Amino acid sequence: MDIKTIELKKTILEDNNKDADLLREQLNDAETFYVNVMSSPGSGKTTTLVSTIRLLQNPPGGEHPLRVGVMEADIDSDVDAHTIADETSAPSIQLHTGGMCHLDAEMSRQGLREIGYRDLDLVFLENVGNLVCPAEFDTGAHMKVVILSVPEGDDKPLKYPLMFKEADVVLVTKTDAIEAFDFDSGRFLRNLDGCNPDAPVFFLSGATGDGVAEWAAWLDQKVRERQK
Ligand SMILES: Nc1nc2c(ncn2[C@@H]2O[C@H](COP(=O)(O)OP(=O)(O)OP(=O)(O)O)[C@@H](O)[C@H]2O)c(=O)[nH]1
Ligand SMILES: [Mg+2]
Repeated sequence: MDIKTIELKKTILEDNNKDADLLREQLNDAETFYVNVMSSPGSGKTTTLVSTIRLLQNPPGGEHPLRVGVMEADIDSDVDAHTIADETSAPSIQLHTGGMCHLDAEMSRQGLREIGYRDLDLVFLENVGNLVCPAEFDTGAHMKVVILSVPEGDDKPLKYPLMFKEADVVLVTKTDAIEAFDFDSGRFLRNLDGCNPDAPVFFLSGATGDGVAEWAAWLDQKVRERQK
């Protein structure tokens, strides 16, 4: 007897990719820029978002402040959504993934509706802390930000190539701790070159604020460019 085999993963990914393209069109119509932030647990996603949002809400050049919102995705808890609400004036919502280690386009859409994306210039998604699963799922975002912290080591692009290949920009955080670790910035850039030679890289510290202004200015420009 012939047994029919269905490649579920392939179907799921193909359906999600189509849905993600549709979601991007909806966001384009509303002139809302959607950014997917990914990293391991504890690399500094929330900390970096707080310091970045503060700058985007008070642009140094006197432009109008960007209207920013944050969707915090986690398996459980609402700690990060509270941090954003307490430390910035950006609206934030918590998305519980029900045990899933990533977000897909439909989960994004539900969150974006809830946060009122039509009234925002920029929505950040802080994805579930994980360097594997979120890399495979298009959330409908316009930009994928991958964060690597210094204590994790400069070899991570070799071990998690898909995540670094998918990145539109890479942030290296916790640079204030570089003396305590054997992180070699040159070696990291060479490792990244092997899977993604085009991604811009920003080195920054949430503790001292070093490098945050350069990254925030770059992002601010990308958001405003799309609105022209
Ligand atoms: N020294 C130093 N500590 C940092 C920096 N960025 C974040 N931290 C600390 O690292 C820890 C984790 O930071 P979070 O911003 O919560 O990291 P996260 O990626 O959002 O973590 P999850 O949401 O749990 O995946 C916290 O204790 C932060 O204070 C940094 O640039 N330098
Ligand atoms: Mg966090």
